[in-house]
Amino acid sequence: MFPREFAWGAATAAYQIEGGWQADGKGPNIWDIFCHEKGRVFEEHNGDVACNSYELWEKDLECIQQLGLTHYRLSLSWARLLPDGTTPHVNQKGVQYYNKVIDDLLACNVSPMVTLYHFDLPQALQDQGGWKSPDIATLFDSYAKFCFQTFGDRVKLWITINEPYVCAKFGHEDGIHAPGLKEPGTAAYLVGHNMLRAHAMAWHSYNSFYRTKQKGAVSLAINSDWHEPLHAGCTEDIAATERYFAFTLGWFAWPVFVTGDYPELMRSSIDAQSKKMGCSGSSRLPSFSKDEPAILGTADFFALNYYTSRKVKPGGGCGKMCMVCDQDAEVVLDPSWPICGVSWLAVVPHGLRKLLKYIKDTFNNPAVYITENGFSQVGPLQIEDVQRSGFYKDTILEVAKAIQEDEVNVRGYFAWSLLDNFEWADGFSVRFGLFHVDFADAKRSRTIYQSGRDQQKKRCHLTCHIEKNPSKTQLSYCRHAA
Ligand code: PNW
Repeated sequence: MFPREFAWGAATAAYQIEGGWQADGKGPNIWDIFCHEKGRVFEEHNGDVACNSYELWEKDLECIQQLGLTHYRLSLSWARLLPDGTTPHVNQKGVQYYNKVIDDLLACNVSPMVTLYHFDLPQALQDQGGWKSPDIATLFDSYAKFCFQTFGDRVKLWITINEPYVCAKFGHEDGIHAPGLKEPGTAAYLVGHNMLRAHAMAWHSYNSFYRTKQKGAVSLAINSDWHEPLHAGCTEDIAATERYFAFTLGWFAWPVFVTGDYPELMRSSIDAQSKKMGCSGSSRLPSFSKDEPAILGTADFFALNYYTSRKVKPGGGCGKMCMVCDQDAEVVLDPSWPICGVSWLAVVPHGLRKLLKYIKDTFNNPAVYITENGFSQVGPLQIEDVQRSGFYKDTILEVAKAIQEDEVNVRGYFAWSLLDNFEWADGFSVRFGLFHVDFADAKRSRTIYQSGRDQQKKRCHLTCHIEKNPSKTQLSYCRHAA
C-alpha cells in the first residue's frame, strides 16, 4: 500500500516554463545567453517566453488542481531573485512572484518542493568563472540562505542542485548545455566538485540556522539510469557496469551517502588513464578539503531522477582525454526496450524498481523521493497519448512493488512534467507534459493529455490499496472520500 502521506507530484523548472526572461528586473542567466547564440538549440528555440508561467502561474495552478496533486516541484530562478547572483541586490518582484506561487499552492493544500538550482546560473556569476570557480560554493550558499530565510517558513522540502551530473557533463564536457564549454576530461570534474561543495555548504547552513525552526528537509537531485552488464555473467561487462555506476550515480551519491569522498573506483580509473596517456602530477579529480564543511551526511533524503536503462560494456572512448575514456565503459540499448519520443529514452519501468533496490542496498536504506520520471512525445501531437498513460501505470506499479516487495522507503513520486516545456537543447520539439501547451498561441493555452486525465484517477493512489497476492503486486483503484 502506498503510505497515506505519499507525495504525488509533478515537476517543472524555472527556465523551462517561466519565460519573462527580462521581466521586472530579472538578470540574464546562462541559458538566456546560450539560447541566443546561433546553432545551440533546436531551430534556435529559446525560453524567452516558454509557457509564460511568469504571467500565467494561475493557469498552472489550475492544472495542478485538476490533477489532484499533493505536491508540486518547482525551481527558483536565481537571476530572477538576485539579478547579479549576489545577495546585496534583491529583486523584490522576483520575491513577490515566488511568494505568490508558494502561498497559492498552500492555499490549495499542495505542498511545494523547491529546487534552488536547475541549470540556470546567473550570467554575472558565469562571467566570474561559473561552476569552475571555487568561489561559487560560497555564492551559492549565500543564495541558499537567502531562500531559506525568505521562503523556508512555508517550504519544507528543498533540493539544492538538480542533476549535478548533467550540469557538469553536458555543460562543461560535451558543451551541449549552457554554458556550452567543451573541456573534456577536466572541467566536468571540477564543476561536479564545486557543486558538491556548494550543496554541502547549503545543507550545513540549513542544518545550523534553519532546521530547528523550519523543520524541513534538504537534499540534491541525482539523476541515474539503471545499468546492467551487456552480457549477464561476463566479467568485463560486469566490471564496466561497476565503473559506469561509479562515474554517474556514485560520483555524487558516494560522497554524500557513503564516505564523504568519491568512489575509489572513479579515482583509480581516472588516475590510471592519466598515467596511460603520460600525464603525471595531481589527479584530475579534485579532493575535498578537511577545512571545509563535510560532504558526508548532507542529504536528508535521496532525491532520484530516473528516466531510462542501459546495458554496459567496456570501451567507447575517443582515445583522447575525456570522461568516457576515463570510465572505459559505454552503453548499449537493449533492442527489446522501446524508444518513445526522444532518442535517449528507452522505456524501462522495471529498471526503476531495480534501481530503487540498488539505492536501498548501497546507500543504507534512505527515504527516497522520485523527483523526476517521465515519457516524451515528438512529432505530431497526440492528445490521446495512450502509450504515455500506459507508461505511468506500469511505472507506478513498479514503484508499488519496490515499496511492498523490496521494502524500499519510497516517499513520493513526481512526474516530469506538469507541462510541455522548453526541453533544453531540443527546444519545444520534445514534449514531456501531462498538459499540452500550444506554443503557437499567444495565450499558451494548456490542454490536458489523456495521460493527465488518467493521472487524475491515480489521485486515488493516495488512499488506494496495493493488493498483494502471493505472486504479484497489483494496483487497485478506489476513490476515497476526502
Ligand atoms: C532532466 N539526457 O534532464 C532535467 O532535470 C529536466 O530539466 C529535463 O527536462 C528532463 O530530465 C527530461 O530530459 C535531462 O539527454 C536532460 O540523457 C537530458 C538527459 C537526461 C536528463
